[in-house]
Amino acid sequence: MAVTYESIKVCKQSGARLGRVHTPHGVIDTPVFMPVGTQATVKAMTPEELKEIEAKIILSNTYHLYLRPGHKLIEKAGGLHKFMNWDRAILTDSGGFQVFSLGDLRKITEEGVEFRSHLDGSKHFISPEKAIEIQNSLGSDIMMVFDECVPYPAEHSYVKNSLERTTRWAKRCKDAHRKPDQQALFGIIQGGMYKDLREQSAKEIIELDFPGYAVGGLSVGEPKSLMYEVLDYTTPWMPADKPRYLMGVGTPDCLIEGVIRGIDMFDCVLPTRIARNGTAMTSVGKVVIKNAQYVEDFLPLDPNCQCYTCKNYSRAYLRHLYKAQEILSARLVTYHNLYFLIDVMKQVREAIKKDRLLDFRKEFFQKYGYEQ
Ligand code: PRF
Ligand code: ZN
Repeated sequence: MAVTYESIKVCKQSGARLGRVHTPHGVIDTPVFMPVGTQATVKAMTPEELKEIEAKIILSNTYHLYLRPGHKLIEKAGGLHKFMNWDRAILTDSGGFQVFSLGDLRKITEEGVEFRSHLDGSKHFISPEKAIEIQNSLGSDIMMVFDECVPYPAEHSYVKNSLERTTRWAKRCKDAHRKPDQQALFGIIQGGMYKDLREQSAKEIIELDFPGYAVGGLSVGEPKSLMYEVLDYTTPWMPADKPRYLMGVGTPDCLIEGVIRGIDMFDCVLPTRIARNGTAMTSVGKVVIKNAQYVEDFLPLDPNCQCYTCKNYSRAYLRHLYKAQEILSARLVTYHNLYFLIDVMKQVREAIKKDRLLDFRKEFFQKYGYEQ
């Protein structure tokens, strides 16, 4: 099997899992946050910088790389790892989520999804088989099945039909997979915000026996409390001996709450995206660097952070770079944000080791400015 989960311990206070995910491109300590590199680059970061901040796995996107530069070109280059000079693990999302986000530009049938490119309007068709063919060409360590991420809110009947089709698509993905010994294919549990449908989806997807499972269809506009409720009943149905991945979730509070509910892996564009808008995630909450209050603030972005940005630059300088639209602004704030989230996960793993993750949550939220 290409990817396996090694359990190290379960936090006695919270039930959170400490483990290791073994992949063909290295071992990943979990719980883990995966930086997003949609276009075969984590925006503003070189692979060397990603290694400096101890990123062990990054995420990339089937949909974007299929449209440009094309998966056949990446295959010719020797696969995605070689193409982008990243020799650690890569997870690719299937394109399901991206295609379904296109709104009017797409049409769903049992066969797959027809859509128009957001780049040039050209017509394309992605089926479960095609999503696997593309990911096989990319050569990612972890591939995702082609699913439908249902919007919120949605009717029970719509969600039921959708999840049943997602199960049929998951089976077709598994049958189409050509390299199960080199690339792991993870299943995705859907079912919206309905307990009976989450249970049905979990049962059907787990029955297909994948080496790992994701919870999809969350963080789609529902209140956080509802997402936590869905996780509360969904993760107990997931096998304990396989990795569990919560898709598209990456605020510090949701990471900690997800880990407490038994999640091992997370990804989100948030830290990289808000960095380019001049917003930093810090141990005392968000710092919006363009704000006038930082004009003469010569403290680091986060006085508690040991990253390159915080060791060398002031808020006043970062604000100046942002106002002057200098590209170094995006580079330095992205570096900090990713360092910060990866470091939060390191602290989470330490807290699990010491059976004190609930205490850690309380301390973290007090500093970060969250109520409990
Ligand atoms: N499915 C896929 N990718 C995703 C999601 C999903 O449901 C989400 C949901 N937040 C993010 N990315 N394939
Ligand atoms: Zn920093």
